[in-house]
Amino acid sequence: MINRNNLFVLCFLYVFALFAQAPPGYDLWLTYSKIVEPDISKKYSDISTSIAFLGNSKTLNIAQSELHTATEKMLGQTPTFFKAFESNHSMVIGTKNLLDPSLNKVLTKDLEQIGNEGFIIKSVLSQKKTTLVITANEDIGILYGVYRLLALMQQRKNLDNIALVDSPKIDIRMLNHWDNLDRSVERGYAGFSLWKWHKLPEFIDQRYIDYARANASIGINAVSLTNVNANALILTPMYLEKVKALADVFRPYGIKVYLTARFSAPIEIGGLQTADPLNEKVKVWWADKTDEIYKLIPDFGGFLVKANSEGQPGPQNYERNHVDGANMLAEALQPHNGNVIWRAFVYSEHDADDRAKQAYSEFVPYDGKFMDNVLVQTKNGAIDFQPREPFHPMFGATPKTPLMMEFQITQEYLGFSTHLVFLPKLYEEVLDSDTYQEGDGSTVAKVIDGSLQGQKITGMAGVTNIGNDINWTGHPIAQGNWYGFGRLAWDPYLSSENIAEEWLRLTFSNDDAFVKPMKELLIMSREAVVNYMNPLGLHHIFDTGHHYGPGPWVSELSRPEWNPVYYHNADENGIGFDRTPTGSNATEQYAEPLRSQLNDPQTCPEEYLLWFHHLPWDYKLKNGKTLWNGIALKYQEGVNQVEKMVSTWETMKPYVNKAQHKEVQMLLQIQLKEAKWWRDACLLYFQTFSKKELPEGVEKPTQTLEYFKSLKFPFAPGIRPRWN
Ligand code: GCV
Repeated sequence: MINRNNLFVLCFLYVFALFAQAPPGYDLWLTYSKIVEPDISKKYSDISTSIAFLGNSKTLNIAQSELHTATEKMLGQTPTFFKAFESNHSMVIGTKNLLDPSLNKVLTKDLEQIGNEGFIIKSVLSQKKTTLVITANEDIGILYGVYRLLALMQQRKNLDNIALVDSPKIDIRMLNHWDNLDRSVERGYAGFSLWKWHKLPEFIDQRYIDYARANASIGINAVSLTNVNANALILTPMYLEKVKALADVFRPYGIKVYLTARFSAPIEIGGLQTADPLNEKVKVWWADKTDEIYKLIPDFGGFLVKANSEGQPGPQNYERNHVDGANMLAEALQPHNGNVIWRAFVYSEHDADDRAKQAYSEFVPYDGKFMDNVLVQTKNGAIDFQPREPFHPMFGATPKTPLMMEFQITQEYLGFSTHLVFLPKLYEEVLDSDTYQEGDGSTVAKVIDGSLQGQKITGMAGVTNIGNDINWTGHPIAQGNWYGFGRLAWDPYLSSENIAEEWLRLTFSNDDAFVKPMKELLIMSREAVVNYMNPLGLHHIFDTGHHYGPGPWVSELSRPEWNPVYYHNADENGIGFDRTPTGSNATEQYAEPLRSQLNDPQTCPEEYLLWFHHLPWDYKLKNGKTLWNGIALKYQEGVNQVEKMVSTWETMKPYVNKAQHKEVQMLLQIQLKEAKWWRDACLLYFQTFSKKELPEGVEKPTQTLEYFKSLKFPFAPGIRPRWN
């Protein structure tokens, strides 16, 4: 009977349950919402009611508890776990050495293919009974397998005759945090850094665990904790204790920790007079420092280094080169199986050559000279994470050196965490590009996964968009970029459409009336941002420093290649950067037949036209329009696409949590305002050169060019702090 007292208790429990739930967005794609379709729910319940979960380890315990939580939430049923397999169990989970010999035999061939991190999910007929088996060679494979099974269930996939054998195609699947020790994040738009250095090592924030869980669920197995514009303090004993605490949290989730190594650390924290990589004392200092780290963190991943780039110190300060610097660190790491990830993002104010050519010119001659445990991390394009760039010409051009892909997940040049842009579409475009370095079909994906040129170690890094915002990424939809990066790092051949669909189903709703239009919206969102910011191959016309909003007029910065005018070259004759043999000849860095294709404006893909060519305003585009009209119409198309996104989102109310729907709705309104700002500011500015009217269909600007030029944003987020 309900009396006043237990009514109070019931109310309390109800309110507690409400608040015990994570706030909307916090659960990312691990929502495990209830499966309401009775037939599907019944099938899944039958499979997961009695589970033989073999073995014991921290990693396996995580897998088991994930399965427990997820099935409870999705099916409203608590599975019973057993530590030994009997024929009445509906599911068996265990590494190969723990499986029943008869099962093991059936799966041997598959097990041989999947390496240390792969898994098998297979419906196996054994002793006249079907059992769902999840197996792997190592515990981490079991964890990945469990996450995949749960993702399939969330998407209501048919598991009846499942035979899934999967393993990652890339070894190091890594997030790069550009997080500073004061918890500011360079190019971070989702709050402060997750790492509470001040409270570590004693205080383990629940967020560290939830972060590791999210990463493991998509196969991310490495994180670099600190900004590449590095602070040497991270290598001091006080900070290393804190790093160890994080590494201990991440280890059972299969995640290795890397640190950024400031090249001048031997001077700054080691008391040496020099950081010359060939100096014996410097070598010993790094070797000792590395030993010290491995004593604390036996599975430490290694160092990520930005050297002689944008003011960071490096071997060139001592008349040495990148090989000298990287190999010196590689020697220190080699005894511990650690890696050096050396960044190729270099360009110099002392080099008058086109910035787009400099990394290739510097690094390609070093091919074959790096030690085996060095990977050269190369941004997807030769300039800097623009809304669209042709692939970096280094891909495929260093057959003896593993190139690690660097994508940016944080949206430095894509509207910060305000604009909805689904980045897997961008990543896919790069990965699918044919480098022709080893003949037709030499795609960037094949370079990165080592299958084209036989690299022994491979990697893909994403500069994260993660901060301490409740929803992790600032924009609710930007979670899909973290998710999509992880999926592509696991398998660079996945299609962005499939990733979009998966993520939408996992995160929001399985209803096709939601998934179909939203998938279209996500896929279109990338082209929209290109159109309203940088159409037809325009690039780097962002306002200075913070890169928020348009600044094509900026021309007075100390280094020529920091000025937008350097990139668009607009004048009365036309617009664009001539990178053909009549200009900087950057096209020579691409293999044939691509080089010739790019050299000719008639065969150069129009999306890269002004990247490679300076063309007159009345140049005729493929659609018969003049270049000026074409540019103007593209800007307008971008705005129209955002308008379409706004109206599609309006119809999504029934499928999305109210608070999140409102958030995205408000953000889309800002995006629309800013898309118009980009269109009007750029067209008014370029019009001063073209001296032509806006074509029909393009809305008239409501402000003057002077107004747009006068806008200043001294506190735009994500700017590099003064100390580094
Ligand atoms: C971490 C660009 C960004 C910088 C970043 C740099 C890099 O220049 O604007 O903030 O520095 O790339 O990738 O090293």
